[in-house]
Amino acid sequence: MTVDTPVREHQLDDYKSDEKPTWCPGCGDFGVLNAVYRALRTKNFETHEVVAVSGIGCSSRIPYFISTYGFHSVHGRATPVATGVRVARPDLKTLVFSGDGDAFAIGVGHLVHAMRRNLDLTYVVMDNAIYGLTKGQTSPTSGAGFQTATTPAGNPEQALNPMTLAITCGATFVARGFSAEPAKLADLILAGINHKGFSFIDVYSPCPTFNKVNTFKTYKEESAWLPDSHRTSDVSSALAYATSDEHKYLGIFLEREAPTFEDLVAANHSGTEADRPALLTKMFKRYS
Ligand SMILES: Cc1ncc(C[n+]2csc(CCOP(=O)(O)OP(=O)(O)O)c2C)c(N)n1
Ligand code: SF4
Ligand SMILES: [Mg+2]
Repeated sequence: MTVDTPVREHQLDDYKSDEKPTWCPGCGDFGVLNAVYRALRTKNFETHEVVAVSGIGCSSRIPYFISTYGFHSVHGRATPVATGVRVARPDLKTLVFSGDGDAFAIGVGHLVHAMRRNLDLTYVVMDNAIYGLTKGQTSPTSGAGFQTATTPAGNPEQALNPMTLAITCGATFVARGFSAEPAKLADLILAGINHKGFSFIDVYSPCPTFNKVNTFKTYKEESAWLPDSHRTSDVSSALAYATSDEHKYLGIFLEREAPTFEDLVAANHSGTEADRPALLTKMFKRYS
């Protein structure tokens, strides 16, 4: 776009691709998609300014339904692909979409290190506490006792807490939303996009087909929005709400400033392009 091109006000439809979502009727992922459209429209992004990267799962189909750039990658590998995008195209706003299996089982190693590095991206987990695509197995966020084909006698493991994981691993923006409240979820995604650094948003996004325990009804009954008295700069308060037995809290738990990985790498490479060969020669000499 040249400086003379007038900025066009976009509509929600501008962010919808020609592909219609293939999720089951009533899937929570529709609410997440709706919230993403709203957040993109509020930012009035051009579609070529954004990339949606995902792993594998029902949730990870989401890039097909968004008219921005998209990359449907490999199970658990959305984070390394997104890291490559950040390196190659730092001008793009990078959104990552993952399921609870994709993010917290096979992909958790990558996720932990991306949070620790404070990569500048927005990571949305569409968390249904089950493996949806593979027809209903226990995931890391499934509760103890949860019965599936892989755990017929009940899940012997405790559920992983995505909020405490993100807060303690170094994510600088940590929030939780609910797909039944897409307007509020859009605000959270927008805040994540506006945040410089790793924005982590876990979203309760029920799978009515395979998960009869974590449903829209139970999440409605058990969740509550964080009170106004919570200060998002207060890590202790964030951890206390994240581990509350009283409610599953929704909202922004933590927001703090810290240098991003991209900024730190750029600072380490302060030489000019012309200096690069000399720098490389010096580096290779150290190892020869
Ligand atoms: C390397 C590899 N291992 C396993 C699978 C099988 N697989 C595909 S999706 C998936 C889990 C999906 O669950 P989740 O990430 O929670 O996404 P959902 O379908 O619930 O949205 C698994 C185990 C795979 N595709 N690739
Ligand atoms: S199986 Fe579950 S997660 Fe997958 S599309 Fe259907 S309702 Fe959604
Ligand atoms: Mg899942």
